[in-house]
Amino acid sequence: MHSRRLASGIVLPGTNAILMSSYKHEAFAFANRLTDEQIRFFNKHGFLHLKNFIPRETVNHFIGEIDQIHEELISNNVKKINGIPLKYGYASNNRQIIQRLAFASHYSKTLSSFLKDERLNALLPLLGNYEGRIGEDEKDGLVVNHYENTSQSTFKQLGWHTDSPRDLFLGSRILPMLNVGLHLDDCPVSNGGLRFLPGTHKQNLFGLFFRKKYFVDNNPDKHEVGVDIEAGDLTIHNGSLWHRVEQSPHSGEKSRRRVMYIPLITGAYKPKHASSKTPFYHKLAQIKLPSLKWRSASLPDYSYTQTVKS
Ligand SMILES: O=C(O)CCC(=O)C(=O)O
Repeated sequence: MHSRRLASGIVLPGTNAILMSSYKHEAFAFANRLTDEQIRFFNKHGFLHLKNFIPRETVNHFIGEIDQIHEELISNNVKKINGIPLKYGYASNNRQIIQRLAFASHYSKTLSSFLKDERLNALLPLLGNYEGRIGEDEKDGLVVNHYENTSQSTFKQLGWHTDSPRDLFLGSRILPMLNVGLHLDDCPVSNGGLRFLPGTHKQNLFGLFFRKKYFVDNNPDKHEVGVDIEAGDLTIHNGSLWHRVEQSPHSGEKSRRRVMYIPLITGAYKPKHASSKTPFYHKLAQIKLPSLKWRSASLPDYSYTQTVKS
């Protein structure tokens, strides 16, 4: 099918706009460097799943650090870090928590030294020819998301989006970036969690902006893929890949999902500081973008079977 030009001049891509590829989920073991097969998989689908990147004891240690950061920030009534708003809410035991925490490594030596781990640097080749770095002090820094279904939760799901347009709001052109998620809870697909549309990182600008309504669309897509995650696993997604977080069907502790996101970025070094402005994209969730119906035929069907490759 060919592209179609609307009266407005906008070109609606046809079926060839997205590389036709079938997705069969594979989770990989990671030693100290990426294999050619892992790089190929990531380039093709925009997503990579590495099993047991850190052991359970380290997961528990990180959770302890995060709890301490919450206590410190809550007792000091901190609302923003480097211009990035913190999302406050309550966990199932009525404990006040921060459900989206930015620049977490600025409050923990343990988390900060983890960001300097050589094994994280070894993921930079996924940026291709670009010279990459770990954005500890840039964008939103190390982000910790805490989803939980409670009556006073402010974070139960996250609507469809890509991460790339944020660059525009930060006054730069869109540059390649990777979001590396370190998962701190087991989260099988049946408990909600990350969903993504494989291959969409290769779309044109129209697809990047209008495939779905940013953040307000929480509807499942027949082409989406979910992944069985265990605490300690790492996922890496291309910043231009469409993804969302599905709400858990459970409530309370059973619905809890904590994940740390590490930005791998390129381009000019732009550190944030205490007087940095709040970027506009943090208000996007409240804004309704125009609805354009997307022909679902533009994505192939994907199958999900989990095999672990070393
Ligand atoms: O929590 C997740 O797994 C995804 C988070 C995400 O997409 C975001 O913070 O932009």
